[in-house]
Amino acid sequence: MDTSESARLFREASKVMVGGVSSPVRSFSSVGGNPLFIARGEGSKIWDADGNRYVDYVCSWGPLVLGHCDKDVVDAVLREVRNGTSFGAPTVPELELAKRIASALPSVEKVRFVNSGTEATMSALRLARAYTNRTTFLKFDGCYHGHADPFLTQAGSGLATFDLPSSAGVPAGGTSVITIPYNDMESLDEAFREHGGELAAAVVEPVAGNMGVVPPEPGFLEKLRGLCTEHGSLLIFDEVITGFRVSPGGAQGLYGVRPDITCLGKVIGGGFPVGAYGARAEVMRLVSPEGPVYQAGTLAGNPVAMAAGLATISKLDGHAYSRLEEASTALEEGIIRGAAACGVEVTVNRVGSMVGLFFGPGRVNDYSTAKASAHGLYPRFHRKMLEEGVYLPPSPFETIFLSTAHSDEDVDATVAAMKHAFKGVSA
Ligand code: HOZ
Repeated sequence: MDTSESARLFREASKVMVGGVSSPVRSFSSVGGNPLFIARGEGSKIWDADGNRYVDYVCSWGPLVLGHCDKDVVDAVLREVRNGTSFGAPTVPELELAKRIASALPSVEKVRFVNSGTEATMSALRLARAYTNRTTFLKFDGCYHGHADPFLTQAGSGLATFDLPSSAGVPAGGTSVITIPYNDMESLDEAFREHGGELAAAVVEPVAGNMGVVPPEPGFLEKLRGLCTEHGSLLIFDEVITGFRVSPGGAQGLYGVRPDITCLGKVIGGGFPVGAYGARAEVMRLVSPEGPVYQAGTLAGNPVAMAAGLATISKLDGHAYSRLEEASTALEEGIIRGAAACGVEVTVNRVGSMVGLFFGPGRVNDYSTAKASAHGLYPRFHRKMLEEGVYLPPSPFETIFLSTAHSDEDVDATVAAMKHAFKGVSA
């Protein structure tokens, strides 16, 4: 496979961009080789700068639930762009998207749009602190809530990929955070027993998607909800990945657990930069200009992003979710079959169109089991899959995403490619 043009571009980029990329996990440094420069996408496929074609399972790290260049999304965006790209003033598309979000998520009566998931989570934490008049918060090992200071200890995504326990530049002990293992009921009890009265909030990915995919064990979210209520702490669901992806009502709809504050991003922007946080009106009324919690943004609620998000979620009907489920089940089963046929032990965790592939035997239900998986095999597997025309996330701690554009043929071809790649890994 010739990737010389990507390699040339990466050399050039490395001179003027940190690590040659705009976000660390894109660098391929955990899987080896140079990152591919992507020239275009259509449906389930992407093409790199050398003209190689891949079935894409990154889907822009989650937002592209309809695949690349969905016609209705593109049309909506072009229509909106012709009206002007940004006004820094209220527009109809943001009103429409806010109404759609509030009707899809019973826990959300009012919403505030921001420009990224990071902004959503950091603002949600500020709001919870103001509401409770407390500072400390609880989070879970391996969950990733963007890169605001308070969240950068024992976090997933890039910190897991590069094995960083925390980020430099974050004042030690300055953030009042308690971090406990995901899915661990005893630690939950203990954390609330010891600190319940001080906790402004517990923040959690209701399906963890940044240490690979780790679903909540039965009762985990329910218990967390109960403890938050009992101790007067707010429960923040980071649904930046799961919102509108795992069900029309996100993970809260899927598991029937209602958070106090919900953070959104990715799918609601249809491939444009977007984030949002929302809650019942009684909580949101603390946000400026209704209340004293300050938070603002020049491009917040950008009409083009709102139009893309609206067009995207408008297409997510029952048929779309069934199609996602069908294709994702076929991929899951194909991975398991292919690995077994090659004598490679794998664990596959899946919630809807979020798929997590872990090498090695045994359950993966938290950060320590995710890190203990044989992720050293992933770089070779990743490289082989690229050679077979399949683009997987360039880190074993990220999610494999499917879209409604992934056809049966795509999945069959991927499963066939995986058989070769598993053989290569086991050799
Ligand atoms: N936080 C994203 C993955 N969970 C990374 C996004 C990117 O590198 O583009």
